[in-house]
Amino acid sequence: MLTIDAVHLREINMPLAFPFETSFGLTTTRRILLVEIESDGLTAWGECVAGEHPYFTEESIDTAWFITETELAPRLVGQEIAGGGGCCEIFRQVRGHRMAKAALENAVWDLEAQKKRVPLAKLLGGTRRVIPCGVSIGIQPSPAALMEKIAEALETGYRRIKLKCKPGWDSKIFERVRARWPEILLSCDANSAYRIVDFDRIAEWDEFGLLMIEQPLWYDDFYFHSMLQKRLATAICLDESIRNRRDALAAIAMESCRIINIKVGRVGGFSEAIAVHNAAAERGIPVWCGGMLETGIGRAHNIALSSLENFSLPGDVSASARYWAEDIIDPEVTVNARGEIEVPRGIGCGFTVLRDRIETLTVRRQTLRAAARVTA
Ligand code: OSB
Ligand code: MG
Repeated sequence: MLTIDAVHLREINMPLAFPFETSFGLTTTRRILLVEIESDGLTAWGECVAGEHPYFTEESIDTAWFITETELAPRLVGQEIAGGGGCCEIFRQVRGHRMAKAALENAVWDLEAQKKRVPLAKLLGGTRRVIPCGVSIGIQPSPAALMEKIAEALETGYRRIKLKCKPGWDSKIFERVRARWPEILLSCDANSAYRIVDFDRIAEWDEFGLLMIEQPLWYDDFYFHSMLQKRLATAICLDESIRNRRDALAAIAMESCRIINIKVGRVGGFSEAIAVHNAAAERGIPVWCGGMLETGIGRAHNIALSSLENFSLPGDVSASARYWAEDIIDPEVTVNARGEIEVPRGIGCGFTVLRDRIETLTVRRQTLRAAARVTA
């Protein structure tokens, strides 16, 4: 059993090495909530992937901080818990706030792996020794700038290029990219930028031979995605719409998608991510691991998750250097010439968290202990 002695929350501020633009906005600096859990002299970290604003899902770093401080961490401290799989039940009374829950749950899984002296990937049921990697390329200031970014990623070895798109940055762009690279695995991600009036235009994208079109319609929709999927040869991939295993079952049954992007934060932690993975595997639906511009802590957890068998498509788990001048783990995450990341074999997440570096980036902190609450 693990006794949860303390939960530490901190906010760090980290500038991205390159600004990232999606259909919902531009990110240049990340404000990130990290949690650190202490148990019997062991310590493990979790990263909350909520952004600064509630533009991707309903959560933001500030809602996550509030719910973690006032609801989730108080339920966890002082508990005796068998492992990460026990967190769902402890948090059950709190509805939603899945990214906040995931940060804590994932840290408990990490603690469990440390206690059992096994790699986190193995504890989660992973079998892959390396994971295939893709990149997500944001909307660029010009088509020429985009072409340069793609060329760079392909030279590095990345196996799939995903282009962020929105009305005005779509078919013309796909056409240019396909003219230069007719054969590469290419996909797009609209982050819900399209509506029913766009169906005819989206149907024309079949000519670009995209691997998938990610979340073209509303963030909470299955029905209209199913209507759109009927009109497309290209697979729809759902991201935002899939919050849990039941959503995956509904989307698959309704044929709203043929591929699922799993983000461990979006579904509330490793337990639910594994449940979505299994539900998709049993129905012949491939999955891949999405990214949320994570630091090394979240990235290490994504690598462990990606080692499960049905993560068969290249994910958005990329090298640290694509995001940060200097990461907060050691070694930083690197991608080999075949576009793969090696799954660490060491105990726990397999990386060392750079506490001193985190200290210099910290702008806010809070500690919750079993007996009394202390503000450092
Ligand atoms: O929809 O996949 C998305 C980043 C922030 C929010 C949403 C998304 C993304 C990405 C970036 O596509 C993936 C990454 O490289 O971390
Ligand atoms: Mg997406």
